[in-house]
Amino acid sequence: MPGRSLDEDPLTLAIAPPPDETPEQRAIREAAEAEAKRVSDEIDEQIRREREAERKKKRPMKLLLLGQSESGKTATLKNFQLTYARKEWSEEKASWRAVIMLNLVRNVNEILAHLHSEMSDLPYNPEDSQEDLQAPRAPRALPRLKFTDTQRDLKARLAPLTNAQHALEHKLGTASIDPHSTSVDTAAPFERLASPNRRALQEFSINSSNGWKSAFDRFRTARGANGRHENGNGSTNGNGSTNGNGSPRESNSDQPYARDTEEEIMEVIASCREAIKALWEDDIVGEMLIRRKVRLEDAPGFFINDAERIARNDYQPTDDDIIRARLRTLGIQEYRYIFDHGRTMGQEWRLYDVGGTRGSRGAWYPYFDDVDAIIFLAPISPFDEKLAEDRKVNRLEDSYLLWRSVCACKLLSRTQIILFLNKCDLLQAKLQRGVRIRDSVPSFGDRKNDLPTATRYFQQHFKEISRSSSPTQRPFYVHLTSVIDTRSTAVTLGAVEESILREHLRRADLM
Ligand SMILES: Nc1nc2c(ncn2[C@@H]2O[C@H](COP(=O)(O)OP(=O)(O)OP(=O)(O)O)[C@@H](O)[C@H]2O)c(=O)[nH]1
Ligand SMILES: [Mg+2]
Repeated sequence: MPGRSLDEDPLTLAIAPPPDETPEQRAIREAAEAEAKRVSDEIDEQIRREREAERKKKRPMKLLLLGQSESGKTATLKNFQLTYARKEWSEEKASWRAVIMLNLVRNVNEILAHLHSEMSDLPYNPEDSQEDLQAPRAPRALPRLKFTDTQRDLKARLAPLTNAQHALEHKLGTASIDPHSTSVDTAAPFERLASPNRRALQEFSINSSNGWKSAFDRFRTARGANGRHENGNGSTNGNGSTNGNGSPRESNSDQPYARDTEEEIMEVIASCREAIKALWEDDIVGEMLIRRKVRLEDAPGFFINDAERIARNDYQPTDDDIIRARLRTLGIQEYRYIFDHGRTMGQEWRLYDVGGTRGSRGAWYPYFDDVDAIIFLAPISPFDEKLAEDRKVNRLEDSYLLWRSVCACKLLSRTQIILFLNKCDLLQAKLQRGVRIRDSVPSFGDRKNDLPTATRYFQQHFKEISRSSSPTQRPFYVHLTSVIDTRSTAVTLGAVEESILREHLRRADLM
């Protein structure tokens, strides 16, 4: 050090070895210094690691849910919320009431539509869509059912539910309305969109959301705008009969239902409670549904069995009701949660829920870019059913095609894909009823028509598709699920969370 001698610097003097240090003392001193340095380095390293982990942790975990319409994507998302984001779950619970009411009213109105067409002697083909129900057709083969005043009276008492349905649909928006047929005739229209301009597409599509959040917002706004509940002009009396014109309330507006408040709609539904139960328990109606091969109890959003509990002014949804409620997803929905439970507590998650109809799939592609993992939902119970949006296409076949395209997608070649073979509960019920898989899936052959054999067979098929179509080898992660069962789904999600976390950290290491 220019201008300063060693013995002038107090620090240097303090740590300098004593002038008369023996070689043993020197060895001890140097060992102690080395140890001190090692401890200090270790602390530094630990701080660095913690900072790094903190940095990685800050990166949100991104999960995309894919699968055809009604495959259970939104139901899976709800399970994530119920298990890991309880605060948001509790806050939104009450808002599901309108959706569940709509589901119940729809169940009843569907039966009424069949009743009407049967009473008017309009023959019916089980392959028909809802819209075909009213169309005149060729004469029937079976003798007519013998309807009595009981069914006619039930029909009249339940007529107010038509307007209740319109009112709820009007308030909840497009997501509450069933999809119509589509002009898209491929399972994976996003393949054509694999262009370099996908950023622009993402910006365009990110706000096309119309799932439960926007439906609830709409509902809240509509409620605010409708003002107070007006007493004294209700259309129904105590036993639920109509005011003569089939409308739940008297109104001169173009859309009489548009002004009804949630409470008014609830009152109409509650006044129909006994009639709903009587309709569902009526033998002739039951016979009619069997003849028409209508199995409402397997359809999404079936709540008639719970009418006694639900059709009440003071009804509050349970967790299970919410998971089973059906509100379809339009466009792409982003849900952000800071998990308040689980291994990744405190971590931000971004869950992307997409509309699954063929017409909606074109918008998926931009979201393939930057996700940690994909959960692909393939319902395996509808092996003998057709897509709602294209009644020529078998639902299982559509899932196979879609799965193939997702596995083959180059952009996803390094993305973890977890397959949920879903609706195992409905598959089991179907097989127990004696429905034979080989009648719809000839390659199933003479295998045993039971759940373990069927799930093994479908699982093998999906695995083979993944193996043959993935650009590079990837592990095959699969779970057999019934995502309306919240308990078993929580266990599955625990394994999924762990696996996605591992992948997330691995990706962060590569960055
Ligand atoms: N029984 C049974 N019902 C299920 C299962 N998974 C989903 N559902 C029901 O099926 C219906 C459709 O499920 P969603 O989660 O809304 O389907 P989605 O894939 O989000 O459909 P889109 O939004 O149209 O793309 C809902 O009423 C669910 O409660 C299951 O494993 N078993
Ligand atoms: Mg959905």
